[in-house]
Amino acid sequence: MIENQSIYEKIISAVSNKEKLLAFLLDPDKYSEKELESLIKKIEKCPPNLIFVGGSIISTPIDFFVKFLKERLDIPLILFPGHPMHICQGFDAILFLSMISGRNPELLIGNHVVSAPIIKRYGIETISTGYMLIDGGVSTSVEYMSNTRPIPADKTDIIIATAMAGEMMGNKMIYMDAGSGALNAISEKNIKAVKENCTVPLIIGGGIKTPQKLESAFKNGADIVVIGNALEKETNFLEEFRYISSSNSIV
Ligand code: 1GP
Repeated sequence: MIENQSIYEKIISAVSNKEKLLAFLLDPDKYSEKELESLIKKIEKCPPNLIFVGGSIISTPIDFFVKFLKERLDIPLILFPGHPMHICQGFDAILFLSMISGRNPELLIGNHVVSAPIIKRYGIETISTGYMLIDGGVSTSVEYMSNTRPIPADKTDIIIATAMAGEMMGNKMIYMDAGSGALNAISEKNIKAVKENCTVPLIIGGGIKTPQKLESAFKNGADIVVIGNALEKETNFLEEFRYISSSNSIV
């Protein structure tokens, strides 16, 4: 690892070394102040390579949450924004998302215009990311809040073309998400198809609840897999998740 590399450069070098990266998605609203210490213990027991912070609606102070994590963990903290209001100081990077699966102009350019001056002032690294919501068998918060429809999971040709367009537009990563709490995670077929047709790092998330699903996502081409809901369960499988992903810290 080279010092002074940006978070994106670190991701790229990990991916070119064929490392598989695990990201935990933390929603600040899901943890009271009292629960934060036990969250840290859980993360320390099974440290991911990256931490995404995000949620469709966040009502607790994000800056406090980020500062708390930053003081205790040496893991890149990346904002996965549900809204421009979620931008605050302290993040190492922000996924500068374009919701390319939808046709909502606010999520393709409007929010970006509003956010750009604030992000610049805070000096946060932006990683332009083509975000694709794929139907996961249940209506999700992101579907409702974004006012967009997910791409049907059996329309692999549309999924491939959307990912290709996202890369051609200059996005530096593609995030294929079935949405938090999806019944069906992104299928092996769709992961493989997008991986074969895009060269940028591929993030997969939504409905990954077992080490088997995680392993299958990695095997079929995911470079980064995001685990959200499964983290909140009191189970012992987190260490298995960790075992499957790269054990190298990319910090
Ligand atoms: C949602 O990809 C993330 O945007 C994580 O989903 O909460 O279902 O793990 P889960």
